[in-house]
Amino acid sequence: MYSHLQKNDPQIYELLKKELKRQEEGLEMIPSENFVSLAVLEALGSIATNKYSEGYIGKRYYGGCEYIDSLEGLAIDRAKQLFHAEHVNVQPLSGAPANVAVYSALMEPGDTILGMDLSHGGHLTHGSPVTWMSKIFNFVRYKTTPEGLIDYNHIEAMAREHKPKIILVGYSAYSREIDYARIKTIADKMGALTMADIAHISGLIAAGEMNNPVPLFDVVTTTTHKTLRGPRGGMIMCKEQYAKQIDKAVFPGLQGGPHEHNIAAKAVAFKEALEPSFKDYARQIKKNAKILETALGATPMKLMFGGTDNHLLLIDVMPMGLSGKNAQEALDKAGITLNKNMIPDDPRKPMDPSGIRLGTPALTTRGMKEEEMKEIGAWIVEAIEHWQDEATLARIRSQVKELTSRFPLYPELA
Ligand code: DSN
Repeated sequence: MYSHLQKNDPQIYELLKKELKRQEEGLEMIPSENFVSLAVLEALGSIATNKYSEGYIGKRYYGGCEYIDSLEGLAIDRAKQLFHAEHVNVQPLSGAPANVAVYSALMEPGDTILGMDLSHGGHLTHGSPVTWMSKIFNFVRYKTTPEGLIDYNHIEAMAREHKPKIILVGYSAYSREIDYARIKTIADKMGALTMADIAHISGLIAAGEMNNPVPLFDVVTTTTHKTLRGPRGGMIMCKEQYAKQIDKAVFPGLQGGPHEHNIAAKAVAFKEALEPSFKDYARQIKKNAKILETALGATPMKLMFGGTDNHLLLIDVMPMGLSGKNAQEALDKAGITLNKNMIPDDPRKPMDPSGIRLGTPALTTRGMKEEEMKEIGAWIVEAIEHWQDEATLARIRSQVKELTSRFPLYPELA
């Protein structure tokens, strides 16, 4: 692969080769990761990276943008079609800047946002005290119930108390469906704006496998690289009435020149997501997650939120006598990549929490189905049970290698 790179920069070439091997020979179960198509990779590595195009279609600050305008237009049109959006901005560099742009577009410093607590599945950019945004805006955070569900009455009570300008839903470690209509009703009563961050589940939504907030909510943000299976990037969708504010907040408010190679790759991914086969893919992601729910649910481990409606599971592994960090490290040795994660109101620390988070989007892209998930679920349980037994972990690693060899990732790059 990459013959020019091999000649000009052997160090980087060698590292990429090793990373490719790692991706090919392991089981990638971090729920926010995926494998893009070669077409997406080609667009991402294309000459569009050479072009400056600050501004928007037909209103750029640079000459020579005629093809870039068409390219960005295709990305926008395809995204509108996928999500039934009135207005789309494809320039956000990723999910965090997309969220920051929305806050700055719709609020004044000091205004209040009601969002989900980080340890209950929310995201850092939804008001975690470690973020700069939490110093600018007043974030108040709701939690899930002890049974692990979103309590809409509680959100309504909090909204009455705090009078937020925005009610924000959307999560990076929550595994259940969201009642967007209920949130919209609460927001309308309070005169609040509605915002959803669908970064994790946008591919499932695009495929019709989960509820779509876009036609209902004022603003929706997403990344493009998770279940949507595009390049690493962000996107904002909104009602036409907020289009100008949102666009101005992205550029010139927050960013400079858009990354048009990335926007080209987003367009390619959106075209792929419009194909009927993407619906099959999304359906299979959920089926695969259910198989893991059954396998892991049959152990003393605790499935947070009672299980999953989407692509991920958040699991308390402490009942097995180890921490999330121990589990992540043992599974790494077994060739299974996932991440340690806080559980709701976790008494432990973020670098050594009680839980792990895992998901099925990447393995499903490789073509793995129910049969493979049963095998993988059994390996995860075995690796966690025998987390200090190097021989068991090494044996599972060789079984993982054999399995992945039957599901080649990028044979053309080998
Ligand atoms: N870092 C992403 C995740 O893993 O969920 C969210 O931004």
